[in-house]
Amino acid sequence: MGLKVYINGEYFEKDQAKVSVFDHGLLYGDGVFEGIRSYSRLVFKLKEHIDRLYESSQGIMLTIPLSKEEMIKAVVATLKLNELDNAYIRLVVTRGMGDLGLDPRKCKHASVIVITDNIKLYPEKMYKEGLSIITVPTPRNIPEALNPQIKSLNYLNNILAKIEALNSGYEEALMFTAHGYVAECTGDNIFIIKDNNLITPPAFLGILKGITRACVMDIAKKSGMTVKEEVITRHNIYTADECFLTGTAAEIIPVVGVDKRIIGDGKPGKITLSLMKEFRKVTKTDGVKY
Ligand code: PXG
Repeated sequence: MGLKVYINGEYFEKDQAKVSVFDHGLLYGDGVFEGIRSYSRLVFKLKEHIDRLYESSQGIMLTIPLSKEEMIKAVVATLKLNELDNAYIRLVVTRGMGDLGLDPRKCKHASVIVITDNIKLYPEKMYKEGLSIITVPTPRNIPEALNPQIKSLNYLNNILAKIEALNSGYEEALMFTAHGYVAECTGDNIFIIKDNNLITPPAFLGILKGITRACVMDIAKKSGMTVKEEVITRHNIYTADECFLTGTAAEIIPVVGVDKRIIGDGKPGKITLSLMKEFRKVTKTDGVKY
């Protein structure tokens, strides 16, 4: 039996899980999403992800036809049905079917999709040796136009940045704000460590307020570190003691090079390694059981 996908209260086989070509999620990227993980049958930070999904949808005036409790039940039921122990969970809510115009009033029923799949882990080498990334010309969306705090189905801004990195032979891109401050990577937040301070850009600059980001800041604070949300420049990155990325899929990935400049001593930093260890402990014990 193959994986089943939840669409509007029904389950479909993976190859039968389809939406209409008139869905505004497809026609206009009019919708929102979340990426969540489960570890040994514990859904990590489920409440935080659900809250962010509802905030994203509120940001685009899209009413989700389920309560938060019902959404949590749908996630848990889909995971149980698919008997997944370690899963990647993708929630998608689209404006639904409409006509070919933009008018969202034509879309009478939002579509709610819950995909649960086996998690594809990043290569172990990346965590052991660290990642080299490149800064790219495409700036992050300006928050006044489309706030990056809305996790919308419009990811072209990040995809363009990703293409620029790939074209240069790198797997990940570091994006700046339109004013030239460090923003985030295409699917991950960025942190630096300087003189024992943990520093990450503030959300108001125009980045996604990552749930892994919040968790890492929390772990660092509890361990007695000074944690700052501060504007970071290119220079701050180049001269950082340590650097790492955070995201649901990536967890914590050490960054050892940016634009062919070596960060720290070119190996994953000590503090980064200890945060990685603590983070993995939290993922093993925290979460919603299913
Ligand atoms: N910034 C952006 C732009 C993101 O899309 C993060 C930061 C990290 O946030 P969390 O809450 O996950 O710590 C994201 C999340 C993937 C994938 O498969 C990841 C995301 C989105 C889509 C796919 O790696 N990102």
